[in-house]
Amino acid sequence: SVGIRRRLRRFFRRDGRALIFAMDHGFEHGPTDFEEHWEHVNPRIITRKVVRAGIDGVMMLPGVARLAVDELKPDTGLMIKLTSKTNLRPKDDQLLQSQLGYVEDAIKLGADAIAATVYWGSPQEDLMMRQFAEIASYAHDLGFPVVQFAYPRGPYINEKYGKKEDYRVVMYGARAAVESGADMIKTYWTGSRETFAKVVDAAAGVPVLLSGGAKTDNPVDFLKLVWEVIEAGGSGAVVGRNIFQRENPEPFIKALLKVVHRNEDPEEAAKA
Ligand code: FBP
Repeated sequence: SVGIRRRLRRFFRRDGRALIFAMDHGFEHGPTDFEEHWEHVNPRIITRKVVRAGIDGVMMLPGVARLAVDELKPDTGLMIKLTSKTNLRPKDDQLLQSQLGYVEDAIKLGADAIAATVYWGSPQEDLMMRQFAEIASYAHDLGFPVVQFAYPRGPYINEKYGKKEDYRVVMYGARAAVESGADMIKTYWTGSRETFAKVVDAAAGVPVLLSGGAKTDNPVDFLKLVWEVIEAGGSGAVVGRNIFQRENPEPFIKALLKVVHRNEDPEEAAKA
C-alpha cells in the first residue's frame, strides 16, 4: 500500500540504503551488554548521541522506545520490535522469541515499522511463523511495513550445514522472510561478498540489512564488513553493540554513514 511505501522511506535515503541503530539488548542479552560503556544503559543518553551523529533510524522494544522517543528527530525512522526473549530462560527455550507487545502499542508510540524475529529452523519455528503472520497481517492492513529478523538457528541446521552462517542457510532464511511477507530483512553475514550477494538475490528485491554482531576490536574491521555488505547489494545495516559498546560512538556512526551512503573506502572513512 501507499502507507507501507511511504513509511519505509523514513528509513531509506534516496540511495535505498539505511543505517539503523539497534537497542533491544537490555532485554535480549541483559544489561551486562552495556558494561563496556555503562552510561549507555540509559536509553536517552545513547539515543541522543546516535541521533546527533545522523543515524537513519532506530530499533527498540516498546518500553525503551517510550523512554527514548523524545530524543528522535522528526525524520528519524522508528522501528518497534514486538518479539524477544531473555537470556535467563532455560536453554531449551532459547530458540523461541515471544511476543511482548502489540501492533497498536507500536503505532501509539509513533512507529514507522514493526519488527519481529523468526528463528527459522527452530523446534518452535511454527509458533514464530504464526506470530509473524499475525503481526504482519494486521500491520499491513493498517499500512505499516514489517521487518523480519530472519535468523536461522536450530539443531538440524547445525547437523546438516555445520553453522547457521552458511550462506545456504542464511539465504533460506531471507527467502522464507520474503515468502512470509516481510518488507525488510535483517540477517547474518555469510562470510564473503559473493555469498551475501546470493542472499540479496534470494530476497528478490526486498531490502536485506546486515545484523551487526559482536563488537570488533578494531573499528575499521567493522567498517570493512559493512562495505562488503554494500558491495554485495545489501541495503545497509542494523547495528547495536558495535555502536553502544564504543566509548565514542558519534565519529564511528559518521564513518559508517559514509560507507553505507557513499561507498567510501573504510580506511578513509575511519580517518575523518
Ligand atoms: P548487534 O548489532 O549488537 O548484533 O544487534 C543486533 C541484534 O539483532 C539485536 O537486535 C539483538 O539484541 C541481538 O543482535 C541478538 O543477538 P543474538 O541473537 O546473536 O544473541
